[in-house]
Amino acid sequence: LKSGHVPVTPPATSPACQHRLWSEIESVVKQQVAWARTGIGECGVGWQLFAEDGEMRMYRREEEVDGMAVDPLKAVHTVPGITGHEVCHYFFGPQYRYDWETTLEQMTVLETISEDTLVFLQTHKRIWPASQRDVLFWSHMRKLPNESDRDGPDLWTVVNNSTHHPDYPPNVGKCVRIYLKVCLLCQTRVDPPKDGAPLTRDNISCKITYCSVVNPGGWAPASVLRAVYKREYPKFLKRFTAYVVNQTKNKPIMF
Ligand code: 16C
Repeated sequence: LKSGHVPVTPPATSPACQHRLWSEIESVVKQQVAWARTGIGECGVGWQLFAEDGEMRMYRREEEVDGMAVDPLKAVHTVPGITGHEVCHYFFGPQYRYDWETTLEQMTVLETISEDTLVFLQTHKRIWPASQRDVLFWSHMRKLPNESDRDGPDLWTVVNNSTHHPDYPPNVGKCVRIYLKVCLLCQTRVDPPKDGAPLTRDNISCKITYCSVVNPGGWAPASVLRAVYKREYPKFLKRFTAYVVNQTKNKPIMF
């Protein structure tokens, strides 16, 4: 060191836009949000309703790659009392994941790209007789401006997308790596009280769209996979949204 030079500790996180994954994150987020915004009847693809409970509807399309089911899923739900920012906050935050993700065995944050962009490695519970699965993905949370109502609440999204990490190659240990693309898109609706009274949780609701495509990575019978999807997706969306309602009920509203 030259005299007078003080060693500079690099920042804990670098700006996400300088990261090697950034151009991929930008393009996948744009594409996934556009796809999530496309209505069920809109693009001529035949969605089949496979689960319904109150306001929740889940649709899938049967698709196979090399005999393996990779059915795209699209779910819509409306939940009173919570905002889109809150839903995305609890879906994204690693500190909450064990609370609501019932198929999770272990979660590690491999990299903090920025406060809204993380790389996760997760192992999930084994379904007998198939091999156990793991998944390595970046996760990005973002606020999207409300284009239809500039004074209305913003939209929020979390996009998860499989990626690689040199220290964690796929299929070396006991786990088979699965590959996923997931988009959670949330829109807050506000129904202001007529008498000018302060806004409470009774005046808000959140429209949630959840889209996913999961490739199981190694062979598993389509019938087993479809049975797992049918059971696990409704369980996830009901449990996760109930968790957000419960976590936020006595907290100030986070728009
Ligand atoms: O989006 C969700 N969660 C996010 C945060 O964790 C993230 C991760 C998703 C991983 C989804 C893969 C889960 C594989 C689990 C294996 C099944 C275990 C069942 C154990 C039952 C005792 O985006 C919410 C995800 C909701 C999960 C729905 C389940 C999807 C099934 C996929 C099946 C894959 C292969 C199974 C091999 C036989």
